[in-house]
Amino acid sequence: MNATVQARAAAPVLHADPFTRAFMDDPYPGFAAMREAGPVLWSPQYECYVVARHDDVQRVLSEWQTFSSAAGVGLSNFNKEKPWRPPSIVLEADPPLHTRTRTVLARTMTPGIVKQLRERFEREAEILVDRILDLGEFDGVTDFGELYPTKVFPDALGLPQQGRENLLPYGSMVFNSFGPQNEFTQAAFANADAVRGWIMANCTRQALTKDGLGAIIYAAVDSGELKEDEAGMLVRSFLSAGVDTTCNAFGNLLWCLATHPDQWNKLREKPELARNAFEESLRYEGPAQCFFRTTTQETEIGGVKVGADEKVCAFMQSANRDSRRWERADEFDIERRVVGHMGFGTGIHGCVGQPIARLEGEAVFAAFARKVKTIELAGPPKRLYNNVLRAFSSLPVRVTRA
Ligand code: 4IA
Repeated sequence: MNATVQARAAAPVLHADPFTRAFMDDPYPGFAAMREAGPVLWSPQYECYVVARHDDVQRVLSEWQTFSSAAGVGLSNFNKEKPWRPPSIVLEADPPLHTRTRTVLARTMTPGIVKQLRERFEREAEILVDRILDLGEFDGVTDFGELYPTKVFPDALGLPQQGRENLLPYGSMVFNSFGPQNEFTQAAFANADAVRGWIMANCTRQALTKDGLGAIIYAAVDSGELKEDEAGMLVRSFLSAGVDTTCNAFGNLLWCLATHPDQWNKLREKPELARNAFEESLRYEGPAQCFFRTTTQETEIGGVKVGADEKVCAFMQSANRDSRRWERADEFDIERRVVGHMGFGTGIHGCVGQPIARLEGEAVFAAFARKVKTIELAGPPKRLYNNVLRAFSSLPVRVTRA
């Protein structure tokens, strides 16, 4: 037995397949079993390691020198397999490249810019909530969760109106491709060429308005920080990461409120809890389940040896329910102190868009809390099956006006 095989054999085996409908229907018993089995497991099926406890997830996502992103943050190891698209120059990169690109992205979301966006975002939130109140009974995904981020975010970026229906299919391709090649990936790539074509065509300087966040990225070309094609790649990152995530987060929080009347009453009485309610929903039902890293050298996790060039899957949603870290981990509590959740990831790759995500979440759910009196499910929700995203495909909801 060589050293790699020997190391793999020393970790407890993960028998469950997290990338199946049965697992996604209720992942929490599966996550609990992973956490109980040990600090790190070996999946013979996917030939990767798995961490599911809060401390280990946090460490794998923080120690970028050992747990690299440059070979991809999905199951596929770019050292061995050709990626489906040119790698992201921020997500699928380590310092120093990552430092340079992240600096430019962060510049588009400063507190000053968020403050400028707030008024527009709040106005659109009111329109959205008024519309669902007019409907009375609506779909929490197609009439609510998907509508707002697919409007306010592309507007802020400066993207043309035409063709925005490609944003969600592209997100589905991006997020499914982090998992194994299975039925979900295959379905997501059904119309891949057209979707990808629109995305790439709209990342250019000419496609974007002069006064949006995209223009701030292109200004970094003029100042010599980025090459023209790198600016296009960073706009692609916005389009990859900024829409599907928030859409699904909104559906998830809506479901939380419809199924936890005590928490809904708290929010209705105190709409200023909207920001923390959104944050707690990212812990309790976060839209991003897991990401991978690749070891740059031999290391150990909780005393178990892990070889070099191994894929490690970090289950953020399991970390978010780890009773080692959270009191009443499986309770949804919008007044909880929720810092330290892994819904945005953590470390140098922690979500760069979180100021905008939080602005969207706060704007929508504060308006919701002020205008809505009652909320309940109007039928059985349907799950969306995606290798990485946790979300609903349909969520029948009934509301009445305050
Ligand atoms: C990119 C992790 C996820 C939210 C994400 C997806 C794509 C990109 C970044 C982040 O294309 O840069």
